[in-house]
Formats: sequence, structure tokens, C-alpha cells
Amino acid sequence: MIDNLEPITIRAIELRRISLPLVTPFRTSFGTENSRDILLVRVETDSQSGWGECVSGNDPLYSSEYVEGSQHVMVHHLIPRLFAFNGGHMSAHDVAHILEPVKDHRMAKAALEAAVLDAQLRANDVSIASHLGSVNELIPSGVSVGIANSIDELVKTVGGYLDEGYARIKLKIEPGWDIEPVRVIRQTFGDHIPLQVDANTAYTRNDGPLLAQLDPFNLLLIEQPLPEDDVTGHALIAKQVGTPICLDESIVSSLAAIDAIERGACSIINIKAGRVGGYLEAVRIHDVCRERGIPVWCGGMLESGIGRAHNIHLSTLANFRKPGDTSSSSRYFAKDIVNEALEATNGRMPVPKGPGIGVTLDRDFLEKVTVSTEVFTA
Ligand code: NPQ
Ligand code: MG
Repeated sequence: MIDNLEPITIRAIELRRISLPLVTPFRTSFGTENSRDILLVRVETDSQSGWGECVSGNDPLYSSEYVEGSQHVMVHHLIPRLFAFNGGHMSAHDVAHILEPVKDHRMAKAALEAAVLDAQLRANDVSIASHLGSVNELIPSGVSVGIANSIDELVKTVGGYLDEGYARIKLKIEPGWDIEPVRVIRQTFGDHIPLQVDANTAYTRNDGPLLAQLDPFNLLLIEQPLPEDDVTGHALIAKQVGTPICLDESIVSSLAAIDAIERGACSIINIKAGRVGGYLEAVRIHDVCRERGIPVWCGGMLESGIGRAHNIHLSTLANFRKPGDTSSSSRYFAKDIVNEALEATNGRMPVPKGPGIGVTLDRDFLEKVTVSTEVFTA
């Protein structure tokens, strides 16, 4: 992807915290979420506003980042660097480089880059999908299903999502909630439904034989069974298990992706722009995976319409060859902050048309769910 865009000048950056209740609690191996406390970024130029969404959670349970920390590092380290660069005059393609001296804090960096890219593409009247090199108009939409209170409840929930037409089902697993739920879902809904599992790091290197008990169920993949830093452990597990191993938490950069692939730790990769420090790094991972024959899919972090629209645009690239976690907004929220409906039909999600992310904010509802706002200027 070449940077053929007119740069923009950032006049102001707004950080807005919103609180959106989830329609149903979402339980993973690391915890239960009842609502999303989301940090939105608005980058203002003379003519446009661009929006980004920081995907860090309330607590540092999925990764070390959490929303208060993300906001702190933006305020004290990242935003000052953006304003100090060339009078705030830049391309989105400069952002990662400008922020590179600050280590990690990838979700914070990604949100800023996303907002700059949205502002710049709105100013250039180009959609993010077409700027990135989109090849698809509709993206297959999968759904992530939390750990349930009972097998009966899980069957009802999965049945509902299948009725809605989702292109694949992902079950969250943890020790004690793995073989049996998968067995019952296969028995109830048949061998043909696309099914996969996500452990969010809940297993150990000794669990190869246990995870191999999932082999008869013909799953698409097992996502992130071991801790983030145990790439070699994943390679050991991959040798003992027939189901493809997919990495999520471990893939924090394109370098980490190359390393994991070369070490045989995974044969599929989940891409989240937030986890890897930005869109453009996400595209780089997409590209290194394509060059190595590794399919990718787009993960989800329970985003509002801003982050969800960003994910949809990213998912239009050619090597996104598996359904992602970009479900309908209504799977998570009773009402979203964007005017355009981000809803899948027949398991396909339309790409919002128009410049940038192609969605507009429902200003009244946005104000209603806003918890705090702060604005920074050069
Ligand atoms: C995953 N997402 O793929 C993540 C995990 C996840 C849709 O399964 C707040 C912040 C809540 C981060 C819930 C899905 C979260 C979160 C789930 C991440 O591993
Ligand atoms: Mg995951």
C-alpha cells in the first residue's frame, strides 16, 4: 500500500470515554464483561473529524493494556508527540513512526492512527477499504460465544446465532468447559456448521493430549491455548494436535507473526489492529501471512460502531480468508453510537460506503453515553 494521500494538519484531539451496556454478559477464560467502557479518539482538522476506538478493556486481563492506562499514555506521551511533529502536519502513514520511541501501548497507538487515517481519508474522499486495497464488498461474519452457565443455555444461544445466519461459531473455552460443550454443539447442530474455539491463554504445555480430544470434532482452529509469550509451547502443542492452531494474543507485530510462523506455532492468524499497534501494522501482518500461505481473519474486541467499521474495512483485504469476529452490532449492544446499521444478513456484513470508515455519529446518543471528554490542541 502506497501513501498517495494529501497529508492533514491536526488541530485538536478529543478523548471521549463512553459506557455502553452489553445486551448479555460476555464471559471468557479471563473474566466476565457486563458493559464496555470505551475510549474514543476524535482527530480534528480544519475540514474534518476522524474517529478511532481504543480496544483496551477496563482491566488488564486480555493483555497488559487497560483503558485508564491507554488514556494516560495518550495524554502524556503519544498526543504530545503527534503535535510536536511538523506542526501536526502528517499522513496516517507517519503515525507509527512518530510514536515508535514509546514502547508497547499498542492499543493506544492504534486508536490514534485509526483516527488520523479516518480524518485523512475523509479529507481525500476515499474509503479506508479502497485505500488499503479492498477486494471484497461483503465480509463473512462470525460470532464469538461466551462461556455459558450451562450446556443447555449454550445450545440455546448457539441455536439463536445459527438462526441469524452467522457464517461461523466460535466457542470460548477454558479447562472444564471445552470437550463437552464442543461435543454437544456438534451433536445438536451437526458436522457441517463452521465451528472453532478460543482459549484466551487458559491452558498449559501439558495440555496437548487434552486439546487433542477436540480433534474428532473437526474444528476450524483452536485459538491461543497457551500464554502470550509461549510461542515455543504453541509449536509443541501444534505437533500433538490435529486441529490447526491460531494465534491471537501472541501476535503483537509483524515480526512476532513471522517468528511464530517460522517456528511452527500456528497455521492461521487472528489480526486485531489494536493488538498490533495499528492498521498499517495489521496490513503488514496480512501481507507477511499471505506471502507464507497463512490465512488470517479479523478478531473483535466488543467494539462500538467506530471500531466495528474499522474492522470491516480491514477485513476486505484478500488474505482475510476465514470468517472474523465482526458480528452485528446488535449482538453486543441494544443501540450503537453510529447512524448506519452494522448488521450482517445471511452471515455477511456490508462495508459502509463513503469516505474514511463510512459511518457517521449519532450525536444525541453519543452525548447520552459519554462519561467524560477532554480536548487537546497544539
Ligand atoms: C478474543 N474477543 O478474540 C477477544 C477477547 C475479548 C470477541 O472473543 C473487553 C476488552 C472485553 C477486551 C472481551 C472475542 C473483551 C476483550 C473479549 C477481549 O480473544
Ligand atoms: Mg482470541
